Amino acid sequence: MSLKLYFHPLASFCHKALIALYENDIPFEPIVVDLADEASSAAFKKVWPMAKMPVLRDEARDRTIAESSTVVEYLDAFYPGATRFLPNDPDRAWQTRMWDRFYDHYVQEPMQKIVTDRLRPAGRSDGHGVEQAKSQLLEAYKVAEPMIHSKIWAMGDDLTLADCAAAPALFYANTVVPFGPKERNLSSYLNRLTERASFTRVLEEAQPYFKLFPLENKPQFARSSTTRTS
Ligand SMILES: N[C@@H](CCC(=O)N[C@@H](CS)C(=O)NCC(=O)O)C(=O)O
Repeated sequence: MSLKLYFHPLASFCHKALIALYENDIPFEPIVVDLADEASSAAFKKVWPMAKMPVLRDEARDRTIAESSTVVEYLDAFYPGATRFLPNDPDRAWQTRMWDRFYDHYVQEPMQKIVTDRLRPAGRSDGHGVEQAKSQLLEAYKVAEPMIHSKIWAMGDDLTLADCAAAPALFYANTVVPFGPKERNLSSYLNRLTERASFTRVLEEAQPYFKLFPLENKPQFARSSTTRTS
């Protein structure tokens, strides 16, 4: 098989790449990376020495593609399907990239900071950093809430790269710092994302691993009867 995806089913940045692959039914060989396992970690570092997932390997084109947003752009360019992740219009394309960066930097990263703090050795936790991350998440919710008002997806009627980023970011962020009554648009947007068939599949595959989530409040997912295909 030409494409191999190095990933872990629980890892939020990996979900971005999986959504793109599942949206367009692109065949790939899944390679689960377990960074806690010496052999798996060493094999992955040979592919990508930074050892951050996801990484796509395209044997047919002899390319190694790291960074989740780049993986989605690469698939859009070289393995295009019915769902296009970057609009052709340059004005919409930069906005799509901007919202992708927004969800990565201001939602995923603070969420990960809060979660990974629990994995630090005893006495080495960063309480101040965690408080800052919580404030940043709340600020990001405030910015995103009006942006999604009256839209189906982040850029309007079509699912794009920005939604690939928003889906896992908001799913896990809502577990860590739950949406309140002021985040009604975001809450509905997250429901639409979880009902999208590609993301439903990602969450179903992640479900057996949710018990490993290091906070008391574990991610919750129940398949809805209204899973969307578009
Ligand atoms: N900027 C990277 C971030 C990737 C990232 O942080 N991946 C996490 C999994 S969600 C990871 O590999 N963590 C392993 C580690 O930090 O040791 C991207 O967009 O792909």
